[in-house]
Amino acid sequence: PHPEPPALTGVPVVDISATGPTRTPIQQVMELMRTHGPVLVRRLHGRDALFVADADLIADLADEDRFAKHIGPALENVRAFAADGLFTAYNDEPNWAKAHDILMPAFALGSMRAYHPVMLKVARRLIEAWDRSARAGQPVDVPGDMTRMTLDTIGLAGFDYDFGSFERAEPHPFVESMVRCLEWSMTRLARVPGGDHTAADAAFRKDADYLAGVVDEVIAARTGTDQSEAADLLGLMLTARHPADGTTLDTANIRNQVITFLIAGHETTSGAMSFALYYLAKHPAVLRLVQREADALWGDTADPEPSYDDIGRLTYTRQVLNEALRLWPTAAAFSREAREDTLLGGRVPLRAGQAVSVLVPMLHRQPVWGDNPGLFDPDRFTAEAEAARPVHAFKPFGTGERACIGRQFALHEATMLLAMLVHRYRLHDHADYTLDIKETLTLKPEGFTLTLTPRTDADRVHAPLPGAAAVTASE
Ligand code: FDE
Repeated sequence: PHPEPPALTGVPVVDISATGPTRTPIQQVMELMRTHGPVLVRRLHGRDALFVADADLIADLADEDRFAKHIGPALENVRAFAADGLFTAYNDEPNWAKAHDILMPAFALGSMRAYHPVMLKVARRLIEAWDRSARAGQPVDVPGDMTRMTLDTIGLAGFDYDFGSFERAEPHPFVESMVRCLEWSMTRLARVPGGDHTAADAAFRKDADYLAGVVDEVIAARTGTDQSEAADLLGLMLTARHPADGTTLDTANIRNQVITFLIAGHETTSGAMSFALYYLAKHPAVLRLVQREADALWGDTADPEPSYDDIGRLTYTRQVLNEALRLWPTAAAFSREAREDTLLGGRVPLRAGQAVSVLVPMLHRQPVWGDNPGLFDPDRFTAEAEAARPVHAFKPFGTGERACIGRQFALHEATMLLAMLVHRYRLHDHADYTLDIKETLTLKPEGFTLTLTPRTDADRVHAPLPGAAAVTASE
């Protein structure tokens, strides 16, 4: 007996119960939208989920007076190990506003100055590892190494904890547990009613307990010692008092925030850098332009010392990253709910509390992006092009007050690393890689490897940068 579907006049209902959501549920809904259009109901074993990618509807969903973040089934599952951390907290859970107010200043653009040295240090670990591979003529595992780099960065910048990922052949056990927890969250969505999942649930519990244990050790090592000099997020969480009521975050909540930052801060950012490198490897003309930008800053210096201010000057590199995030936003879906009964976009009736999932990769392929939205073209992100586009057409970081707090952090880290890599290496798509996107709640290019050769002075562009606007990928 199926519950009545919502009365959504004119919205196609697509039943996927025969196949289930597959191992790539995001790409599955993308395909459904290619057939049925950018607004549809996906039905699975009688449960309905409304997905939208239409630019006008998403602009409407950005109206914070009428809509708010929705904690859907996927995030409910993540709550099993991140609880009331920022990402998974309910809007009205007091710890959300409290942690948000305390942590916001730590993520403002100016704070990146404090994280810059750590980001640079970890970027150099990656470069050392890639130099070794280049000398040995061995391919590098791009998503694997990007994940090592983002994990070490958030570990050190956030909690002064060194995962030492480049000294390990296999991922740190913490990461393996975390990835399994995320996989459990995703596969749990596909469960057929009535199945027995005790073994999977017990394995999940074990992983979740291990995560909590590691984090509790990190916290314990820091409590009781003077944190007034600690410049990281954990130091801030242990000491900062809320401006309104003067209280600090409680220990259980701090644990949830640490787990949250480790989850949110590393897979998403590493995926974004991996996709950017994928597109650079496939688009030599764009690669040359990024190299030219890095060369203009760092010239023939073999080991440049990128300054904090340099990163703001890497505007074309940043465009490349944005364009990679347009085609493959690594946090590919987020959910909103209606605060009151309403008509979404004046046409789709929604009840109070009813969820709508935004399918970001398809929003990023809507007609506002022109006739050829599948084409990689960083010129879509020149200042002029951005100014000419509706503001809500690009949503890789979500929307409103629950939008990504780590955005500047991720962009600073990724822009610096990309520029350093293209300055140092020629990238070779030795395996003629075909994009194969793995989903573990986030997206990443599975099995993507490159071979590298060092660039020499002769490879470098010894010309000043022309005005960025004059540089186009089609040149
Ligand atoms: C958040 C976020 C979001 C939203 C979601 C929803 O709405 O649900 C999104 C979409 C995102 N995020 C995205 C992204 C991308 C990238 C690359 C990133 N992201 C990165 C990062 C880093 C870090 C550290 C982070 N990130 C973090 C975070 C957090 C904490 C959050 C939650 C917020 C609130 O408050 O809610 C987010 N992120 Fe991100």
